[in-house]
Amino acid sequence: MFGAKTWELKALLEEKKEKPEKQVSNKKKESNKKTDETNEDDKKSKLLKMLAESGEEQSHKENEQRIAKLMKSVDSLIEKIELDANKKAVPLPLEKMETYLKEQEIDDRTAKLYVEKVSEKLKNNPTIEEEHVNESIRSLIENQISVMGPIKTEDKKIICVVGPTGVGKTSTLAKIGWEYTKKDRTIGFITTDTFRSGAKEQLEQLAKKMDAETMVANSAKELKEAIHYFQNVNKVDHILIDTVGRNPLVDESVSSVKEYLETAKPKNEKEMLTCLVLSSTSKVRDLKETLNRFKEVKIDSLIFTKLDETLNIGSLLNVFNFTKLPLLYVTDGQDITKNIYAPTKRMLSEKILKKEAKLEGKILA
Ligand SMILES: Nc1nc2c(ncn2[C@@H]2O[C@H](COP(=O)(O)OP(=O)(O)OP(=O)(O)O)[C@@H](O)[C@H]2O)c(=O)[nH]1
Ligand SMILES: [Mg+2]
Repeated sequence: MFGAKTWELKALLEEKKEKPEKQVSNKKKESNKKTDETNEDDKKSKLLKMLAESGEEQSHKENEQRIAKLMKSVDSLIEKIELDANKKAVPLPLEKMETYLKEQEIDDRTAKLYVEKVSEKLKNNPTIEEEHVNESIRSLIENQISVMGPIKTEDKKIICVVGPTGVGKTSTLAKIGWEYTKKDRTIGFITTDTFRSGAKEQLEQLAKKMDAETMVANSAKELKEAIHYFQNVNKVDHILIDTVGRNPLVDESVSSVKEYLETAKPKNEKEMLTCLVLSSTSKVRDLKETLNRFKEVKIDSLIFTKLDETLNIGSLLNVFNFTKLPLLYVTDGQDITKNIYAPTKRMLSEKILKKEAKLEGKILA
């Protein structure tokens, strides 16, 4: 431990041991004794100095070792802090959420935006819990959705459904009719679908369950006559109009819907409700295109069908990026006596985040 100093020390001790006792006079002896004592003192102080130096050297080395050890710990701490900081940039629950939203077919930009907003909101939280993330995202989704709420039973005298082929227009209209009859309101159906074979029979069959009459209109003029019949002869409380499924990618098909709707319009426009029916199984691009094409038609609200047929109802949310129209109803099955709801925004946001979330909501207030 003493290193080179040990050798110096040894040499000093050896020197003392080896020095022979010479035959000298008393005087000389006396003077020699004094010289020896001085030498001895010198050696002692040298020794002490060396020992002191050795001690210093030792503690210096120890210090150096300690410092090296500390530096190592500091380095690993810095490494850990940096790692944590990186993790915090996209903490795990947020990362998971972004993946989930994308899986739900919520468009990538919206998913990213949501996650960034929540990350900013929760940035001062020491830990980012999954439930905080879920609740923050849910509330962002809720804010993006617009719902109409159940319609007042007496309010709408004429309800009309329009939309692409096969989305569930006829079934949904029958579901609405069922709810009216449950409230002892009288109804009459009109279909303008003379194009698809069996369309009239399909509606007649459904109407029969509600003891309701069905009229067929081949033209705008016939539609006017049918409405007149239900208002003045049959005197029903509500007229429910089904339209032929239109391919929204063909311009003129939407124009003809427009003509029918103009004809059906009552004096008090507020008494009529036109719903654009969309299927939640449709691709986002097609939903966007449909909304675009139906812009020329005066639509009041949206109905989303077939929520039971898809695992990703997040696409529904994308629609609210393209339109300000409120959502009236959602449907989740073929049974016309149920499977239709007027959900709250909260309910829908929960459903988008959790497939098993329950849907409910009276369709008539
Ligand atoms: N699973 C499920 N099926 C539905 C739902 N709504 C409607 N359907 C079914 O979808 C199919 C088409 O429904 P329709 O009501 O005839 O659709 P449409 O829009 O009137 O069709 P077109 O008149 O041909 O344009 C039928 O088999 C319905 O039973 C729903 O919410 N969930
Ligand atoms: Mg139909």
